[in-house]
Amino acid sequence: MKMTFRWYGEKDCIPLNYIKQIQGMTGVVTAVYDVPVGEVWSLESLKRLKELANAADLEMEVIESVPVHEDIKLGKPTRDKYIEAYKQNIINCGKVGVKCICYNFMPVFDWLRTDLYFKHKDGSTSLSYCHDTLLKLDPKNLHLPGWDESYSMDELNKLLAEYEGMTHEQLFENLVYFLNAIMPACDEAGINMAIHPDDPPWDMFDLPRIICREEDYDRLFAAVPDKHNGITFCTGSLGAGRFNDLPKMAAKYADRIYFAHLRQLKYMGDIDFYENGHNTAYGNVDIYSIVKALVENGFDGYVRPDHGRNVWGEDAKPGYGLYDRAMGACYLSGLFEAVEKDRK
Ligand code: DNO
Repeated sequence: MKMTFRWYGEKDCIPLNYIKQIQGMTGVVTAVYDVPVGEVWSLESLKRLKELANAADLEMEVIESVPVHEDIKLGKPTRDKYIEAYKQNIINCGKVGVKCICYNFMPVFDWLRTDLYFKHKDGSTSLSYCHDTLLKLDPKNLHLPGWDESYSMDELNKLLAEYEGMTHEQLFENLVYFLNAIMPACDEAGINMAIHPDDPPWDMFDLPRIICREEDYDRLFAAVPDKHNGITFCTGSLGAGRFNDLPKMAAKYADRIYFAHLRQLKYMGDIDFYENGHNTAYGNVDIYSIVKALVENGFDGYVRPDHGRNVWGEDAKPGYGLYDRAMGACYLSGLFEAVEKDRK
């Protein structure tokens, strides 16, 4: 296992040497943020990120994310052009020593929450999700906390119209088409793809979501058995679905899990939840059993703490402050050490 930490590049307010000061930290997970989706990242910008990381004695072996252009998800004729650019990104990442690329295949929106400052009794805050609040929102005039509004309302409406009538099967076929097209580039670059689950794991605003539960992974690997086709096992995203048995899934797919986002959440009802500190005792995700299942089944990928709370008065990007993620990393390293030693 290699412990890593998400770093939002030079604009991140958390300095790299602070990340390095977290014991057990081997590397950063980052991306090129100033290039529009669908374009090729220059080798120079990748090299620059790597040099910065390496100068702080950190590796840069994981990229999160190389975003997938909507035309690819929509299966439009223009997709081949964007797939070519994606392949070039894979090759360029390979040239700077990247081993794993995290991406998602969620139409239009990435993760969705309704509150970024859910208040805990102890004064800390975290992200939360309330289904009723979300249902009351109009996707055509959307202002969501945390969702980077990279589209104008006009663009968003056009995009939503293009998705009208799209079925889960069509979206899945488009994913398979994409994966089959990029597998040779992954082979050449020595890179594993790690699809991030849909967050939360159910359809949103009538848009289909297809990476939500165990059967979805069975279907994915049956369709694209290539070993470069793998998973980002995000315990928060999958864990929001009460239907998911996470330790079972961790055990079952351990050899396909190239990257694990280990984080905690607590149910507030059937669907609603808030996020919490990483420890098993503080939520519904059994982090201990998941780590145990991973280790016992030969998991050998990257791990990162995820979505911490804002604690100790830190005013950081919600979910991505230093302190609680640092505590999470230490907790996780401790769990891995204990489980690994028990095994021997
Ligand atoms: C949220 C993240 C996601 C993730 C992407 C991967 O905090 O886990 O935004 O980076 O879905 O493509």
